[in-house]
Amino acid sequence: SIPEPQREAWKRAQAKGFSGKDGFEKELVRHVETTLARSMFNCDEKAAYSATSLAFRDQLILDWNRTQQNQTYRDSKRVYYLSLEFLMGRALDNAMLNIGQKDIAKAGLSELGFRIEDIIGQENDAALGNGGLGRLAACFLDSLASLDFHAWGYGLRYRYGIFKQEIIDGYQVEVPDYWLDFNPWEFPRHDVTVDIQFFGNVRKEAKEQGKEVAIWEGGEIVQAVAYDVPIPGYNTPTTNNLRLWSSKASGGEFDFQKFNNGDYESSVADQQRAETISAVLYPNDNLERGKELRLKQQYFWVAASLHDIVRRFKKSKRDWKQFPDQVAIQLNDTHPTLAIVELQRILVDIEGLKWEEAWDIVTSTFGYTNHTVLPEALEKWPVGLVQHLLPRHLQIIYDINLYFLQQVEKQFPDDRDILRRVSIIEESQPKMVRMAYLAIVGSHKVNGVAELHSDLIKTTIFKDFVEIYGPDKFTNVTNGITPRRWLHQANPRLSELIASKIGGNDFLKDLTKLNKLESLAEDKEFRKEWSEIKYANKVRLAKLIKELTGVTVNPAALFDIQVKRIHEYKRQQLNIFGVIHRYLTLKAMSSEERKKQLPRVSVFGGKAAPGYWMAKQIIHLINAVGSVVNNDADIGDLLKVIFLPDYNVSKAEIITPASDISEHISTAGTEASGTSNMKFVLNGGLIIGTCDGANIEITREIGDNNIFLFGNLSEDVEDLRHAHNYGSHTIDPDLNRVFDEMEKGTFGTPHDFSGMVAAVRHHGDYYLVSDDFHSYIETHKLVDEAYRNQDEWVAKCIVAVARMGFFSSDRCINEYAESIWNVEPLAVKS
Ligand code: GLS
Repeated sequence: SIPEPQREAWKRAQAKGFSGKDGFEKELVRHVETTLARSMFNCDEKAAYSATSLAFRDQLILDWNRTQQNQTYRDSKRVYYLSLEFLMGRALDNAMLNIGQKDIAKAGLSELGFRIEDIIGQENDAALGNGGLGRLAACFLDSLASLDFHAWGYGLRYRYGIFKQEIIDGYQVEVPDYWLDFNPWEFPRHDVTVDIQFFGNVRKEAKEQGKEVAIWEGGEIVQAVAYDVPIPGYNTPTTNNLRLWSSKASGGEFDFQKFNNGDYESSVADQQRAETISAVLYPNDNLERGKELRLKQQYFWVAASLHDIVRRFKKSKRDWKQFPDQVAIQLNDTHPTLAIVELQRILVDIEGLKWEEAWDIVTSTFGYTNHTVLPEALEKWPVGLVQHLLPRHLQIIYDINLYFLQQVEKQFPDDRDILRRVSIIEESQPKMVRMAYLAIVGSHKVNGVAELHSDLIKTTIFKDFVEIYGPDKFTNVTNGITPRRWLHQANPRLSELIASKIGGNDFLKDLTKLNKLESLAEDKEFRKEWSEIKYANKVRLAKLIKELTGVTVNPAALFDIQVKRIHEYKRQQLNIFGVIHRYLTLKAMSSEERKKQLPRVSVFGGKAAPGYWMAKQIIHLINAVGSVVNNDADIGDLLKVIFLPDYNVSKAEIITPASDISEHISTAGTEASGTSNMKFVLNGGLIIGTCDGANIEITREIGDNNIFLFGNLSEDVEDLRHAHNYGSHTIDPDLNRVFDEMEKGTFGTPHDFSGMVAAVRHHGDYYLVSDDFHSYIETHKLVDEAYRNQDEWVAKCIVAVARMGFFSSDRCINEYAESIWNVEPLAVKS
């Protein structure tokens, strides 16, 4: 650091950031003219976006520096959130709002000739995630900073995020996402690098007093380079850090020796192989495929992160015993589980601690969040692959397992089978490492993400572990969403209306304050303003629909929306079968009768994993139904079916505020929580849903007369499935009619969708589509009826919003802080 005598000069020269509109304009023009080397004669919207972002980034980084210095100085316990996915979306709007300068930017941009919406719209989404799991991580970062927690996120800087989805002839086509072509929100830290080792061998070396150490040598080294992304809190100077690692060949760009010898191709091969590690995000949600590159990504990222965390801890010269008092690491799903093994390796092999002492430190440091009970999503790695890639880690896993099984054996001396069931190594062909079990054994707390889900993991997939550790190790933290992005930013007019009625903006930091709205539900004038805002939001979505699909929809119709990853368990097929049923019903009516029907727009959106055939069929069917229904003159505005391509965070910000009803209709017991359910209700839309995930708690909070529930309960699912397979499975007659129509070729060539039909009719209907169909259709009739009475409908929406305070990610983060991390917030001192 700078010596004392020079610090005065340093302080005089310190950057101050801009203030006011004039200050902002000056900074913007400076960036256009110097950083971007442009002028008023060639400054397009992209350049104006870049310059605006750079001006705000400068602002953020001053707070970021202060926060980091403050946190280092105070040296209090930090939280590290390890997530392979951060679905951040756009940063500029969020930064402007969180630091409270959006009005200034709006006025300044307007004076300089730009509309702020156009400028915001220039930004690429940072789409480093698949769905709810990645977006949850992003909401958590917002809350951690807004609540003044000392916290860092660690992830991977994928060169390609989730693919862009195009719809061609009704089919999903995946296109690469070039999001990094200009990204002003990251700071490359070429000085912060870590060498990461792969492959090689392990040798034991004798030490004094008969001790042995393991030496891992050989193999290859890849370099991790840090990229830092500032995370601004709302209405606080706290600006935390998200550190993303990028992979690079160690030892320079490429092999000059080979290059000089004319071997051009192989001179860059090493570099390319190294860079592949952080090149692409795996596009699966709730599905694990054992690919070597994925395991490489996981180790690369956790090893770099742990190295960083340990380096920071060692600076404080504390005793290792204090590590868990300084460090809490949260594992977002099992993807970072190798961090447990890596920390044990660092402590034992490198720092020379005894096994037991190290293991105490490790288990006190980690917490593990489970996000799914779906068997196909539970991560397992072939022992042979781990052995090849990480030979020392496999030994450590075996030792962890040995000590764990010895303990279990002592506890249950008469139960041989339990050892087989809970072993971290599955004795299959080939043998597999069960990552969830490793995560449980290596953590002090395990949590699910909604009450039902947390109960389910305790009684199904982790039942034996509850017997072993007792129930206290297992807990629930129901998910939440940040009201800053999902209300204030996505729905500015509603946020403003609420603020004007309940005495200001405080609800954005304490969402329970929304309860003051409840008394306004019967206020006619208020309801009118509320409805006008909903209508304007629907007009905004109708415009987007027109732009993206060419279809004109009527904003006065009931907007029925299902946007999320496409998955059989989420049952978009149930929804589209219901839409076909509605279409057939309308077609069978006289034109007089039709005139009495309520017009509806059914909107779908979401990506299918590229290798998931059935999910892609579902997308195809939705589009096929759309092209028939939307062009049927008998139907007109009574029904429109829309598939919005390339659903992502920034589109969600437009879609969510425009819904009247949204669909959260997973087979009971399959959706761990869901978070878009919370976003839709918070934006004044009602939901139709099953008794699953967080729907249950939403119902408890908002009241069962403000939600449309249907379908079988999770406790009945197993019996129903059993009956399908071993008894007779009668298909709902209305659904049969839908299937007959599909088979006839009403929506394409006959038998185009025979796989989807067969899944229900002949292959056991695993997702209970037929069992729930009748109750689904009947419940939609109730929705139509309720919507006809707009006064009551709007009152329901207002009451529901008033009662949504619980679902803020701030509440959620406070629960983690208290019951898992044992940390307190500490505001930045000025
Ligand atoms: C998920 C679950 O499927 C969602 O229900 C949950 O809301 C989310 C965040 O906890 O995690 N698990 C997963 O693998 N992808 C998800 O979105």
